[in-house]
Amino acid sequence: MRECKCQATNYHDYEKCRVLQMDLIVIAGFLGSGKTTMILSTISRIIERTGKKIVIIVNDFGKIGIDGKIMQKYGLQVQELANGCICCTLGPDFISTLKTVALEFSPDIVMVEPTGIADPQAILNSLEFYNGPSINRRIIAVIVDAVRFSAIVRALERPLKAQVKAAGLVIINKIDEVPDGTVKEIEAKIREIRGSVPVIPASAIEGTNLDKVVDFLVSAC
Ligand SMILES: Nc1nc2c(ncn2[C@@H]2O[C@H](COP(=O)(O)OP(=O)(O)O)[C@@H](O)[C@H]2O)c(=O)[nH]1
Ligand SMILES: [Mg+2]
Repeated sequence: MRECKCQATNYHDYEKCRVLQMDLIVIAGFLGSGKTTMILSTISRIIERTGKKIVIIVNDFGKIGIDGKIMQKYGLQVQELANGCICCTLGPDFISTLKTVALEFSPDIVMVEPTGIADPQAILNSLEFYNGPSINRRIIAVIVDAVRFSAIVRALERPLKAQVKAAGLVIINKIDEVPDGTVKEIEAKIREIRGSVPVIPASAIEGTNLDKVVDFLVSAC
């Protein structure tokens, strides 16, 4: 039987902390790559597929624009982290928010949308200081923007490499906007950075390959 790590101040939290196991999915990628759209397009499929309870943690709730009806239908909780990037300035805020939502909502899965500048590895590293209910599996899905990929390689190659190196899955998003040849070139560049990383080309808007994305995220959890 697991011990409680939470330093819980009441028996209710103590019990929850001892028995709760959750999975953490971080949806990372630069601003505008399609993180929010991807979360909104996949979340109902994940819930329908798994029946699991999901909490989303975002930096800016105003921007997620999640449909109230979806939230009601699936009993979804969205927790906002105000101002800043959860990987750095809000590191302690992130881990305390994670603990709070875990104790309050007992989720099976927590999905996190960091800001575009977040280094996803730093988010996982910050978990070293997390002392809430157990996190079972953790996965970082990095979304790259097929339309702006070459501009991003030129301007932001280092952070892009860091994202791909930290990724458990790379999603090449917006393939509805580019020719197949461009998707292949992007995939080749990603494999140059890290040959072994799983890559799924997708369109969050048109729904292309979202079942594959969901399969991957669900089986990773
Ligand atoms: N064409 C196309 N546009 C997309 C796709 N996914 C997202 N977008 C658009 O890209 C912009 C940024 O998306 P958003 O989800 O807000 O990106 P975030 O900043 O990473 O959360 C929005 O205008 C979306 O409508 C896609 O698959 N195809
Ligand atoms: Mg967003």
